[in-house]
Amino acid sequence: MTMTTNKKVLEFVQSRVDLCKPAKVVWIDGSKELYDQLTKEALSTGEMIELNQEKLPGCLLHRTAVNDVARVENRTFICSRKEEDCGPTNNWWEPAKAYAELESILAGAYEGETMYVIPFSMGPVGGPISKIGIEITDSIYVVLNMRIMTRVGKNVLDALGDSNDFVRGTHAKCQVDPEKRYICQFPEDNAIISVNSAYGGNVLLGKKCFALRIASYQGKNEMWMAEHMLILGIEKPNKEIVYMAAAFPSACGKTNLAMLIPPEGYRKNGYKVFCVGDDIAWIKKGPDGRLYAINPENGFFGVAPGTNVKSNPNALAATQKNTIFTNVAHNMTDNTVWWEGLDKNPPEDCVDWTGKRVNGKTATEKLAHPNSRFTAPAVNCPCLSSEFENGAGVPISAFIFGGRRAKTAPLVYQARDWNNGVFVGSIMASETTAAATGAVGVVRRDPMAMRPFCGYHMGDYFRHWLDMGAMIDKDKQPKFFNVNWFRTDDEGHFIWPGFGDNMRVLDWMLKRIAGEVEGVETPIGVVPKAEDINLEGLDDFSVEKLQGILEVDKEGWKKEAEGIKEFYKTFGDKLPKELAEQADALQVRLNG
Ligand code: OXD
Ligand code: MN
Repeated sequence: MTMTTNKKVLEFVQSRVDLCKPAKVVWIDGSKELYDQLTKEALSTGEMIELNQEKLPGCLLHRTAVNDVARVENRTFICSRKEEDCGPTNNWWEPAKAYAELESILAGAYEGETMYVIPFSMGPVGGPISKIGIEITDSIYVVLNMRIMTRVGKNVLDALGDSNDFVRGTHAKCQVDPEKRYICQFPEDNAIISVNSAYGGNVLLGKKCFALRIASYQGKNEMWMAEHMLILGIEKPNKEIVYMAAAFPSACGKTNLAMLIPPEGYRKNGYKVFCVGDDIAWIKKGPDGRLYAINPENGFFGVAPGTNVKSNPNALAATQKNTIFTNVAHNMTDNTVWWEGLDKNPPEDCVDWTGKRVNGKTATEKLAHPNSRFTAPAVNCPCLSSEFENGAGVPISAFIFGGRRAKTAPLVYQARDWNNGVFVGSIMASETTAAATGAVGVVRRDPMAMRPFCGYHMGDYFRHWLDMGAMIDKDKQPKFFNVNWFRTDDEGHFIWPGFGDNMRVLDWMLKRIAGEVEGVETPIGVVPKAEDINLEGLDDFSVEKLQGILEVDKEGWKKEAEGIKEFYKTFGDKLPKELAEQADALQVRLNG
């Protein structure tokens, strides 16, 4: 059964049938009956494990191959026609060569299997900022996850009509051979091909591949932005809701910040935080001249370890039904799940993420993979914004950038204006995490947290940011801030309490946006006066400690400024001159 008469869609699907040679084709129509049938099938083959249906109704567990647990940046390619459109932060592969190799891998890859056709919408179906994709896959795991992470079904094809404006995604698990694993984006063709992986970030093609890599390229051409940003709304006591979008690298706390519960004092005074999105923002100029953002996703693909009733009760609540867990530990005592940082009580009878039955109390290896995940429907989140389904988006008053830095970056500072804000985003640096394969804890530059996700030359991406600013009247431009929750003391302990207490920093931003407080000018930007950060109720945190992490270490920043210049050199003449000037001006201020 096909679900559309759209010739371009039918041609694309037929091309995949001809190439991959499935035994049969199933179109995902969005019906519950079909999902139930596929779930049953996945349970019968062992691809999915049904968890305790009383404690975790509708929840499933999946384990990937042990060599396939994270995004693979070194095997991710931007296959632009010209190499110079790819840029130094991406891997380039000439499209003709990439297609030839990928098609040889895909040839007959579905033999004897079912091919699934998933029509999906990023953003509310038919919304003014939304876009459509078709993912072809041989994996039920992908179908069931895409159903949570995106809007899937026949209504998407109805919204597409006869249009050719859809992204063509092809995924095949093949033998999950890491040597032949390729995650390829073809921005000029609106196409994605991902082979030899079954890990979420590599295979849920709506997420990183489309909503960031392809969409960032579309955004550049169509004057909008696709960013690696959470979106949250803060309701003030006067009921005004201020929306902010924040970019942090993978596994640096976007989900936690997006679902923050303010400290008691704030709650008593009437402050509330609502989550619009935890990972991706699509941002467009609205009819009133301000920037509006939607979360194109429909669920949360969150990092499980560290999620608990204290760190993120909203995320935990979101995972209690209709959720797919990947690579967490399986608690065999009551058929539930466990991960490091959930509580201090690892299950004695446990199957670890590799599938080994172990005593969790005495095991020496981690029970859950550090990048184990939950795929939870957004509607499960207790603090989901009432604007979540608003396809026109929410107006953004602030952009926040942040990284994981043990030293140098202060708790918070504000950029001077749009161009200085773009500079601050462009020089972001963070310690690497387990969300991608490779070394963990190494500081690397990660502009706007988009290094792994920008679908074109990062120098052109900076230019696009500057152009977007030029399009917005000054009084309608969001303010820019940079934060660092991760400063450590000499013993390596985090100084700032983080989590819900980050509200205290957001509160300073609210006051800056409203023009209610002065700040202190420093060479890097405006930092708060210590007395303007509300520490009420934070018992063992002194003003001195706060002053310590607000300090701008001039010598450290002089080194930083040199590092920035080195990094900027890699962009050659694609580096916008405005940013080169910003880097010079920073050095002048530091030496002044
Ligand atoms: C993610 C990531 O999964 O950034 O969101 O890796
Ligand atoms: Mn992410």
